[in-house]
Amino acid sequence: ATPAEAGYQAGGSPLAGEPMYQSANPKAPPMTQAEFDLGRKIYFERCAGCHGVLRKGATGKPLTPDITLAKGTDYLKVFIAYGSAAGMPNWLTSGEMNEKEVDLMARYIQQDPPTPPEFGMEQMKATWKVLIPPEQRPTRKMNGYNIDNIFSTTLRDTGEVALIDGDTKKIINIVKTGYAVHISRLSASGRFLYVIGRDAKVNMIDLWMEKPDNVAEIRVGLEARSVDTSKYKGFEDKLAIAGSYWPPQYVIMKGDTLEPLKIVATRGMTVDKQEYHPEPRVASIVASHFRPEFVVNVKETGKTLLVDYSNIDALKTTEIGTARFLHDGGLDSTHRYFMVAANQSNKIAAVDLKEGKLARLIDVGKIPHPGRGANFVDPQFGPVWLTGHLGDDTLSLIGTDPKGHPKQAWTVVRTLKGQGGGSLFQKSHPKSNHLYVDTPLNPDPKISQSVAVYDVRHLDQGFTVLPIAEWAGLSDDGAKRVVQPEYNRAGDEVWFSVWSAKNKQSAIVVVDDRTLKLKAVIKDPRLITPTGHFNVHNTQHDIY
Ligand code: DHE
Repeated sequence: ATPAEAGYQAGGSPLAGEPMYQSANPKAPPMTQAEFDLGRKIYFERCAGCHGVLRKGATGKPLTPDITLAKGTDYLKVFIAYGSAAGMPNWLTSGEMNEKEVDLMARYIQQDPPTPPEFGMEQMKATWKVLIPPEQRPTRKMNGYNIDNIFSTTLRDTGEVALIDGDTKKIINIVKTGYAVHISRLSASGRFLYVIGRDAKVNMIDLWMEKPDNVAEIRVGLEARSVDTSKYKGFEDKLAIAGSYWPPQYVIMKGDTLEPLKIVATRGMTVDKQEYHPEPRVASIVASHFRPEFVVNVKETGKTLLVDYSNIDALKTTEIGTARFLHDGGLDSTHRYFMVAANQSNKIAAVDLKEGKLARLIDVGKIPHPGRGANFVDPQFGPVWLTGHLGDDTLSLIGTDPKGHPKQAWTVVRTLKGQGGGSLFQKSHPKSNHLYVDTPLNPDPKISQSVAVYDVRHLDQGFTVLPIAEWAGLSDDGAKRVVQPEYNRAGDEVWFSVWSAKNKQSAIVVVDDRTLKLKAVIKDPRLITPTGHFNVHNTQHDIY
């Protein structure tokens, strides 16, 4: 059909030439159907992560038409173009949107949000592929790699992971995965690696193959962030789980093929006001070592679900009310407690996975963001777990030893000062005396391109700054961020990504943990936009 014909079919005036979007709200500014479709795509890729698919708000403010119509197109355009101190990106001045797109998005968010389709068993099965069935896979390790020390590095903007040999620092393979890959996790045996993309595509990689590669894949929704595998005795390598942002649900799959077995919706009531929320997204998931359970954190309702996978036909779930806006977290050093950040609530919830109950909700700094956090022994207060913050320059140390240090347990025993706000990941290791803190989202390039290191035996002595991006020796001086410390298997090296734009050179910088000196720089034209990296052994055993 010509544009005029299509416009006529769509109920618009054939004279207008372009089909118009039929808005349900007469007050919404006009848009053509093509503009609306583009707005929908841009919103999904750029905005939904913070504001939610239904625009109910989470990290970002709610953007429902009752709010946006009152602000009007001109006001919204300024906000989109220049951003805000509260964390809204400056889409125009950063070059990521042009004037036309800014105008289009300002009009788009005044329309009623279109509800994306659901994604049930039929849709999942249609995307499910077993590339190499279990019986055709190797029966023993077919390569000479020290699998324990392989790193799976997210190549964010190419939809791939780089498998890097931690011993030789050489790339083993670049494996195609989902769009804007997010995290990698390991099966209990350490043989299978599971990767999830923001497009909710899960890839399963067999590390025993001569050249490790995909053996199965599936899409579990339209948008997702988390994946993990069953770790309890007797269930090793048996099951996998993936949680999605849209639709709000999680799915339990067979560990060897990714065959979807059981889908559970997370829609329901919020923990505090007990109001219905239509889009409670699944944030972090971790497998319990104490029971056959997955710990599923539901963001907008503020609930931590302990999902008993021992009989998924009679699924038992313990629902623990924690706090709204659950995001990332990790286990304490004994693996008994899951420490999860309720980021916009400025709290950490300590969940007891042995007893199946909340140990305590702890007030911390502004917008805690631990990644998985860092465990070490404070010389004064005993075992602690630490989180950094996006919204301030502090680090909160929380006591995690109720038996040995009951007074300190589940309280902030110490607050350290870091380089600045904008920290995403902090890391330590049982074999190391150091604590590393990144600050990739700090506005000052000096801070976003370096990391702070503390000696955990002398926390009052402050930190040393390592100029990681400078050590990478990249030829151009484009924007770059240093992100996510990760130890090697031995706990004597720490890896960082120097994350540059897609068309610029990036690198991985390896630091000698004992001397805090540069040990190696990994550069390769295939290392495009590296972000997270996951050491097989440390990820498999939850060592951090
Ligand atoms: Fe992440 C973990 C969600 C942006 C790198 N990220 C997580 C987890 C969640 C999450 C729910 C916990 C998973 C788990 O443990 O099961 N991340 C989100 C978002 O919603 C957000 C804010 C926006 C978005 O649109 O996705 C977001 N994340 C980012 C990034 O921009 C980062 C820095 C770079 C990138 O690769 O996209 C990033 N997120 C990571 C990493 C982890 C992570 C590296 C895993 C940390 C670990 O040590 O396990």
